[in-house]
Amino acid sequence: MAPRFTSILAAALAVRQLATAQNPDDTADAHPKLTTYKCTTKGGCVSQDTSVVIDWNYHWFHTADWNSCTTSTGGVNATLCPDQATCSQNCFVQGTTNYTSSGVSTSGDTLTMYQYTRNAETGAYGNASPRLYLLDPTGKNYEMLQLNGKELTFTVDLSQLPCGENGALYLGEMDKTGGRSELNQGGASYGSGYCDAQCPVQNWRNGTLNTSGANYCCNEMDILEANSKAIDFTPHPCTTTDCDRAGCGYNPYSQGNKGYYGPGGTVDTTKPFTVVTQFNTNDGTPTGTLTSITRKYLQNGVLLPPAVSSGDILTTELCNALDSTAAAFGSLPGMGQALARGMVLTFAIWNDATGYMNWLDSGNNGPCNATEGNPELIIKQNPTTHVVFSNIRWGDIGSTFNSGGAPGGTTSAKPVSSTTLATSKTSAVTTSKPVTTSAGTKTSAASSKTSSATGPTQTHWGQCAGTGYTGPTVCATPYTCVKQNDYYSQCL
Ligand SMILES: *[C@@H]1O[C@H](CO)[C@@H](O)[C@H](O)[C@H]1NC(C)=O
Ligand SMILES: *[C@@H]1O[C@H](CO)[C@@H](O)[C@H](O)[C@H]1NC(C)=O
Ligand SMILES: *[C@@H]1O[C@H](CO)[C@@H](O)[C@H](O)[C@H]1NC(C)=O
Ligand SMILES: *[C@@H]1O[C@H](CO)[C@@H](O)[C@H](O)[C@H]1NC(C)=O
Ligand SMILES: CC(=O)N[C@H]1CO[C@H](CO)[C@@H](O)[C@@H]1O
Repeated sequence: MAPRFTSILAAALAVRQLATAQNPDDTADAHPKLTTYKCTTKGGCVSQDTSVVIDWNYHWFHTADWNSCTTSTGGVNATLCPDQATCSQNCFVQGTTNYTSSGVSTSGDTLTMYQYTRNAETGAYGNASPRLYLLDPTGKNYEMLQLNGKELTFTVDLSQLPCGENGALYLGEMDKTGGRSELNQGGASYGSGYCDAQCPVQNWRNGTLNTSGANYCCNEMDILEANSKAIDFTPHPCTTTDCDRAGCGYNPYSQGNKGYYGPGGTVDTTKPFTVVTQFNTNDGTPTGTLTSITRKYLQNGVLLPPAVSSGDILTTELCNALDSTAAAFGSLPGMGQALARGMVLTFAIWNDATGYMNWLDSGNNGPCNATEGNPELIIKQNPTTHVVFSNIRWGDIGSTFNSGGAPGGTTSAKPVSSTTLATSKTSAVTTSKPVTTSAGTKTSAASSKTSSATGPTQTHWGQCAGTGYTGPTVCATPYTCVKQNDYYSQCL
């Protein structure tokens, strides 16, 4: 699932009103800076100066004399935009200069996103529901993440998201340039080119006017769709004409472990936690076939036990069992091909006025009742609901986190701990978190034990083998070393 177009339209209208109330100018988009980290087993983690851009539909489209090119109902003015070329001549996209008014702020490697923003004059809250994309260090194009055979790790604070909210971090196979062309010269730097596995029909397609009414389908990998009560990850592969819209979602609650995730759970959502997602291939290489996706959680620097005793591992077989249409769209191998080509990292916070997000957190999926996710209740009871993402890293399997017992991160100690120490000071919400979870930071008793003991043994959940791994290979009694892939084996 992905944010529905209706909520985006409402948000676009809200933003447009704000934009028209400012002194309009053809200003460049502000692109809030968001540091991210690329990691390798050998070289450790290196920070990069990336930034985010808000989706195209949240920008203001106007004529040279500052009349709106969109209508009061969210459509495009047909007089100004009878066809793509005329529209491109008549209308301009304005850069977003004040991201705070769109519910977005960043600091160092931390991104905060609000569902609602407060109007300073009236005091009323209005829907913001921002959706953002990660830009590469040039700021012109999207950063393309190639995660087949790799892993992605980030820390998230979902404590302020009630039932019905969705703090989302996902990948979509959008065009790297956002469809930049003669008619769309801004492209990715103005957030154009959105597509996902729900195949949305939008006013703009790849940044040019959608005159045909065609939709735009793209492979989508939902890494996190969650609030404080429920969590899900879902591959949505596509064929050339359609996508696996339902997807084979993996949710610890529907897997039978109802106390695993939530306030006071094994993953205690009253505090930030770290989410690791590993895309394992048949031969352990980025060109191999995607055969499983492993989920791990860390909190307070410690790798937590999985929700299911055999590990939170979504295999192709499990995917096909959870979702009868997965195989027809390529299932995990198809998803892996998109992950190998490269996908755009997307952040969103949204809610759902029609289904109240029941598919995520109600019935078999979580403890919320069928009606409490109604946005009308959320805006009354939790108007400041927000999500905080931080410390986003990706790279070789095992290189982006320290499992609290594995000394595998020794080579990455320098770049990681210094940068995260510096940035963690700027964030009140995640203060000590990035430091304790960063690879190679030796703050836990467990890690010093494993590296100094003679005839070292690895602790429960720790790494015990894998290409490039140099730590203890014997597991403490009664655990045994279980191979996950060529790059990672774990004491289970
Ligand atoms: C479309 O734009 C024209 C020219 O600015 C304006 O006169 C007209 O009222 C607009 N139509 C709508 C439906 O907004
Ligand atoms: C940005 O918007 C926020 C809230 O809408 C406002 O408080 C702030 O003054 C604005 N910043 C600038 C630089 O205009
Ligand atoms: C989007 O734009 C890119 C770059 O021009 C192009 O390769 C791609 O086919 C376009 N996709 C659609 C659906 O228009
Ligand atoms: C759903 O949960 C809310 C909040 O706990 C509660 O106020 C409401 O009565 C519940 N509704 C039903 C139908 O159980
Ligand atoms: C601006 C524009 O032409 N939008 C169209 C996109 O496609 C839908 C579905 O056919 C139309 O309703 C819109 O008018």
